[in-house]
Amino acid sequence: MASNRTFTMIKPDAVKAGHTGAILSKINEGGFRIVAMKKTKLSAEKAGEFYAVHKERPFYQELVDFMSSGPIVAAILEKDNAVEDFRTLIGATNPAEAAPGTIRALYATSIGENAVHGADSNENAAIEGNFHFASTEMF
Ligand code: FUP
Repeated sequence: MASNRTFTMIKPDAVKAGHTGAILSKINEGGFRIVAMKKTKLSAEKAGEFYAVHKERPFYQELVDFMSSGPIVAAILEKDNAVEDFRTLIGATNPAEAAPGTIRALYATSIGENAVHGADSNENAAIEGNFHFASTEMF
């Protein structure tokens, strides 16, 4: 069944550079409704757990170090076709390949420090949203 929710994080690079407001504006303009949102900081342990699927990849430790290096903004977003439309809005993982006007084209600096996360499936959107938020924090 198609889900109408996705999960995102504004990553430490973009928060640190002061892009939180601009990225939230792009999310609003993209037609997404904010279901849940918080500014928080992941421990290395939590970041490792979140990215456990990448454990065997060569960039895993770097990714965990980066994602726990500073505050992030985590959010659950709602829109028809949310997962796919949000991945279109953020652009390719590598900002050098991201379409013009996408969030990563505008605000990411490298494949590792790429400004935002977007869930890649309905199933992962639900798992990731539940990782960060209790159901009492979703509205
Ligand atoms: P995406 O779904 O676009 O976030 O991309 P992936 O799930 O493939 O990768 C998750 C994160 O791992 C990326 F956001 C950044 C990091 N990564 C690297 O640092 N190097 C790579 O070659 C690929 C991914």
